[in-house]
Amino acid sequence: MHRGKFITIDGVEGAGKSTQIDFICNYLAKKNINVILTREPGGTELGEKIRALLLSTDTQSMSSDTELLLMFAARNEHIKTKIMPALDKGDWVLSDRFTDASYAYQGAGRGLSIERIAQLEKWVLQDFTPDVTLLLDVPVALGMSRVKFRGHKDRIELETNDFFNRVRDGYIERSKQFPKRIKLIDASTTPEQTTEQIKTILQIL
Ligand code: Z5A
Repeated sequence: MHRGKFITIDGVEGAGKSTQIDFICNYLAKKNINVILTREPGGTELGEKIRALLLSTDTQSMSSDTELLLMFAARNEHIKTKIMPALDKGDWVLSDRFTDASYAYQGAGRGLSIERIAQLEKWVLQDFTPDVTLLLDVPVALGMSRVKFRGHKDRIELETNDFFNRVRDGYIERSKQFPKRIKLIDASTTPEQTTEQIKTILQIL
């Protein structure tokens, strides 16, 4: 049995992840590939409880270290109880966000040390990485304008534009560091044009 492929999709808010996830799931289904769609933070029963703690605006204050540790606690559960077993069975896994988000949000955004994040990554994932990461890139203002009609903002969405600009820069920096794995996609185009770029990448996976 061949091990499945692990695809992650990431980017700042409003980049169009959810829109493109629908396309990817349909594309893989047409190729008779069984794909498990999951997300971070979350993806497991316990992970979803951690997600609620992380994103609820009822969580009045949370130190950046706590935020990072909770992201990795959820990820540990996710990888061991859901992602690895699925890949071992030959299924493909598509995760809406993964570890690159911790480097971008908690590292570049919150200013936590990259070395510390790398230590947690090593502990939880050893040398496991996605086969490919689709990084949907849009200017922050454009992403925000796409989601401005949404009524409720979660705890992280309430952050400033400066924070999200640092997050975007953090993602771009990651893509330069890992150009083979992280595919930087111009998502400021129409959904159809973004889909075409993703299709080209999936064809050679
Ligand atoms: N987080 C973290 O800090 N550290 C970590 O380690 C991890 C996560 C794993 C939850 O993420 C939060 O957790 C997130 C990062 C943090 N916080 N923030 N901010 P999430 O993924 O659940 O939530 P999100 O980032 O807020 O996702 P989103 O806003 O739903 O973004 P999206 O999925 O990319 O957007 P979309 O729903 O596909 O599109 C938004 C709208 O734009 C929609 O109306 C579309 O129809 C429209 N759209 C989409 N594409 C286009 C194009 N190309 N043109 C025009 N309009 C478009």
